[in-house]
Amino acid sequence: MSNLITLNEFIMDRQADFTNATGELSRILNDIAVASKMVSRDVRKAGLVDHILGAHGATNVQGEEQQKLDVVADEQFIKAFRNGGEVCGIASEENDDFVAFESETAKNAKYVVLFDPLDGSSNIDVNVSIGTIFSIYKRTSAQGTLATEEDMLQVGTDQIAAGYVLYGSSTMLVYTTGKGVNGFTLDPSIGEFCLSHPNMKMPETGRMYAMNEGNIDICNPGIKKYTQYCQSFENDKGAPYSGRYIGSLVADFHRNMIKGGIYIYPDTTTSPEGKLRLLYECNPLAFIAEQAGGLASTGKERILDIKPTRLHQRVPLFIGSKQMVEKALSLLEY
Ligand code: AHM
Ligand code: MG
Repeated sequence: MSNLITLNEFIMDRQADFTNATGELSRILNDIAVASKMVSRDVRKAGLVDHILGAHGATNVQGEEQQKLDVVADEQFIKAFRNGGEVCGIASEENDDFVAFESETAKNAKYVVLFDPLDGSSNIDVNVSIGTIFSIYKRTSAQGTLATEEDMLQVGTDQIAAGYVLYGSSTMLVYTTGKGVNGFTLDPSIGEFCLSHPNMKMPETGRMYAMNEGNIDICNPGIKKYTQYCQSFENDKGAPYSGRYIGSLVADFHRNMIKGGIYIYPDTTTSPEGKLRLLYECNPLAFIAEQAGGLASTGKERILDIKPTRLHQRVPLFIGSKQMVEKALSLLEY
């Protein structure tokens, strides 16, 4: 036997880090792992379903309409949380309102999960990486009652755990419980996530910047200055950086975690609040970035310090290697 460490074993080992841990958080993480394996399986079949077995919107043999993959993913995760019994409610990008689970077990549960089941879903049709992002909080309402909107609208610093799953050339799950960041790669031959990236650290600097530069003239002029800095021979590296924009937040973020880099999605004149959602896109990735030594800001304030006011609130995002984020922020003009 090799010294392979599965996600399951790792989670159980780490449970001891938390005094009075009762295993509920560990079970939620396991539920996420199982649901994401199912989503990974569905993602791998997406091209087949679309182009060989019949397009989305077509009817299957049972006469049911085939659903879009992001809706399927949403249902997989909701089912996992509803059946798992450790979560009293969820909020997701796919649902206008949060969902409070009504069973007695759920009402007695301590946690809520906020997630984007399949981010970057416009990339599905062109066979480009997509991801799931999740954030876990302790409820603020009393156990024994239904989850409330206040349970969902908590500040990012109160996250208990957060992570993402990247459906890329391999499927990876990366998460933190506030004691570092660890990454696991799905071995399809045994159906297990195995520890492949222990104690991940984001390089303090790098040479890749990711931004939709189509927006360059409709955002803060300091961002144009920053991209010019990236493209110049006069920057800190003495040579132009590489522009890398996948348009799939998890994939761009993950690359920057490994190689060093910055991802920018600013507010623009057409989207004055930015595009990305605070609760289930920015906050979880900000928690991971900081745990790995990186930074995450709106340009004006630390992402994790924002007190949310709305479930689907959007915020500008500058995230990645510490020195690169600091440099970009220093050029912003207010
Ligand atoms: P989505 O939640 O609708 O998928 O949008 C989020 C995605 C991110 O993954 C990606 O970085 C960004 O939107 C791309 O936006 P744009 O096409 O405006 O550059
Ligand atoms: Mg999204």
